[in-house]
Amino acid sequence: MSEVQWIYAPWKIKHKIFILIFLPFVFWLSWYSNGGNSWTSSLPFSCKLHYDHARRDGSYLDHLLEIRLPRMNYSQPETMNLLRTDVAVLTPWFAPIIWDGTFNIDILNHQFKQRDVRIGLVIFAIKKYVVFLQLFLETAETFFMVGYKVNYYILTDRPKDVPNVTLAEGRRVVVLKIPSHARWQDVCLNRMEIISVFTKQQFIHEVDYLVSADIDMRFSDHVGVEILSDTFGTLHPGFYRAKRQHFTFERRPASQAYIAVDEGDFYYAAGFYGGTVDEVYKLANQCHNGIMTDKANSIEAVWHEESHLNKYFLNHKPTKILSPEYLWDNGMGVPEVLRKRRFVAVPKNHAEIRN
Ligand code: UD2
Repeated sequence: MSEVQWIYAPWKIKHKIFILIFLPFVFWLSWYSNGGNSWTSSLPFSCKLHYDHARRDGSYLDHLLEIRLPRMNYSQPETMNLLRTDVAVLTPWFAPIIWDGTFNIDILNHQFKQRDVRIGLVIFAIKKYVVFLQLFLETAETFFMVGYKVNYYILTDRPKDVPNVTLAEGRRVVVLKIPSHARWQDVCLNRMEIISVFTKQQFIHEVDYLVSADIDMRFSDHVGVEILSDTFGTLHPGFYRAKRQHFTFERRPASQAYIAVDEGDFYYAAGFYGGTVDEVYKLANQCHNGIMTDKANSIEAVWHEESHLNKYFLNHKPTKILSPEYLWDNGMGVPEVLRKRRFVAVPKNHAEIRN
């Protein structure tokens, strides 16, 4: 009997068995439950069972890694006082309507940072609209999702005209060349098809949320994770006070975008909407199908893809609604309820820029 065996016998044999068999098993379990690529797992074993299926695509677990954040200090949320008394902040389907004063961005950042979300901002710059890119990107760097990973997906027929803008860490410009269309209406209508195709091919692998925005705009105040939800739509600045019968929905029953005068919740602007990648894919695909059916029936909805978006949101209620702070036109003045103008239209000569 060797000296070593003596030293470890008899109870130390159990100890040895524990070290040789049980500990490697614990390490293996930890490694395996973390997707097999890191030792930093903080997931309990039960998580493994829940996410076993999804883990086959290892990237899923990246969102679940624990990020240690400092303790937070903020005033207690109110139960007996309203956050805003001058505007509605909730729809009848329990979607919040986001106005200044309704959210605490520190709390939201604290939550979203733990998920390490990646956001894709989809913008079209076809033909002369490339002139809007510089201001759009520069102001987005100052105000849009600051501190988060952002991919600017620029869909353009003129890749050479995409300006070089200095970006913060974790943010990048992705230029995607697409064909142009002679009619500006076709550029707008086509956005749905292109978003759906690129979402399936590329965006789904790179980001968690997609935001689609008009390019003839500039950011002028904070736009952050308070907008993120399964789907979000923005109240059009021209109609946020209007009665539904005055909304410029498509009113011809022959169109797939048709909405009757006694239907409709809000009039949503196509200039700013989004959601999770999956939900935006569904939205874009369904709107595109409606547009194609209309085309086959020789009808074009009155406000192009905006009409189809409104039809989609009638049947699939957005889970968050953005107030017109998130899409404003200074030509409409500044009403008292509008404490902030976060994303505003850049004045343009329609006839000149579209031709
Ligand atoms: C409204 C909508 C817009 C769209 C359009 C359809 C808002 C704020 N805007 O905007 O989303 O529904 O009506 O009728 O609700 N574009 C080009 N090149 C072109 C033409 C258009 O890149 O030659 C792109 C560009 O990203 C632009 C977007 O399409 O921002 C919408 O076109 P628009 O801004 O000219 O349309 P507008 O202002 O009537």
